[in-house]
Parts: sequence; structure tokens; C-alpha cells
Amino acid sequence: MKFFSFWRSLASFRVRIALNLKQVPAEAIHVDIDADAHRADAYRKLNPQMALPALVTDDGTVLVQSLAIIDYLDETFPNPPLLPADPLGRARVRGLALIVACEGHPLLTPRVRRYLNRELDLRDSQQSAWFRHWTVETLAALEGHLAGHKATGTFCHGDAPGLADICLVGHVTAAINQQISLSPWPTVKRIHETAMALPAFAQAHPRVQPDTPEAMRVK
Ligand SMILES: N[C@@H](CCC(=O)N[C@@H](CS)C(=O)NCC(=O)O)C(=O)O
Repeated sequence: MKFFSFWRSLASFRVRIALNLKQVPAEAIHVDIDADAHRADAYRKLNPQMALPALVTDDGTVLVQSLAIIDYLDETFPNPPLLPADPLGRARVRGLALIVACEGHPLLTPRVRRYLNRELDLRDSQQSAWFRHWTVETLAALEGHLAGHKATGTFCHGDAPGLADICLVGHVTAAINQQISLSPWPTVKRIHETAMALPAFAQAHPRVQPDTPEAMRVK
């Protein structure tokens, strides 16, 4: 399999964690968003949405959208499962994942920043306020769903990491990048720390990837 990704892409981060948890090897092909390589013909032909990541299976099938890719991996490589066995548990975990992947993250992408910058001509401080606002809203939504819920355990749902944790850590990474303190959201903070202590999560972190620029690498 070929995995088209970019070091600081949070959607790529999600798929990297799933690949690591399932110990599925994939050849990483780095597409430099900062150099607009995702808009060049070579990648646009693969994914006309011009977004990362994409996974190309051994028979050449192109899969896009991190959650769809993770679903494919979960169905093809069932261990460890990333969704609970019961329908209500699956719905809860998918709901938590979508709060990040469908509501929060889309408002923080480079194409949104580009629009705020180039089309709306917003000042840096206004753009930062935008990113902070949507990041905080998502953190608050996650905390509200996780804190005190009987299904919340060591991780978002029970005591094994799954899809919701994969999405949560990506979002918290966005918050940390903006120097947002996590203290108002203690459950989110705790789950982030617990998940990031696992090698499958730590090794997927944006700042330790082969294409991470030297200045951004964790020393
Ligand atoms: N919902 C998509 C999001 C994909 C996405 O927006 N990826 C970002 C990087 S995290 C990207 O490639 N952005 C390019 C751009 O915004 O121009 C997914 O989960 O895969």
C-alpha cells in the first residue's frame, strides 16, 4: 500500500496512528502542502479534492478521507479493533470522532487559512482568533461528552484506544500548536496524555516524521 501524507497534516496523523496500531506497513509518500504539491497535477489526479491523506491499495484503488481509510483498515485488519463491538458504542465513538473530523478540523485546514488570508484579507490576529475559536469549541464539545460519561474509561470509550482517541489526539495537537492551555478540559487532557504515551501514537506524531522539517522536529 502507498500512503500519501504530510508531516503536519492532522488527518494524516490519524491514519498513521491506525496503521501503527494495526502494525500494517505502508510506503509513505510525502506530499508537501507548504509547497502546494497537493495542488499539482500529480496529486490532483489521485485526489481531486487536493487534500491529504490518500491510501492506494495494492490493486491501485485510491481511498480518500481519513475516517473512510481508517474504516477500511479496521475492516481489513480487524486487530486491534478501533470501534466497539456493540452498535451503541460504535455510534458513540463515531460521534466523538466526527466532532473532530467533521466539525472542528475542516475549519482549521490550510485551504481555509488561504481563503481567510487571500480572499477575505483578514489580519493575522483575526485569523488566529478564527483558529482559536473553532479549536476551543471542539475541545469544549469533547470534554462535555467525555467527562463523567459512564462509557469513558482510560480512553474515550473504555480502556482500549480507538477511533475517538485517534481523532482527539490530533485535535489536541492543533490546540498545543496554538499554545492553548488544556486545563479547562481535564478529561481531554488526560486521554491525550494517556494515548500519546503509547508508541503507536507517539511514533505517528507530526514532529517525528521523516518529512518533518529539521526546525520542527522534537529534539
Ligand atoms: N476530512 C478530511 C480532511 C482532509 C484535509 O483537509 N487534509 C488537510 C491536511 S490535514 C489538507 O490536505 N489540506 C490541504 C488544504 O487545505 O489545502 C480527512 O479527514 O481526510
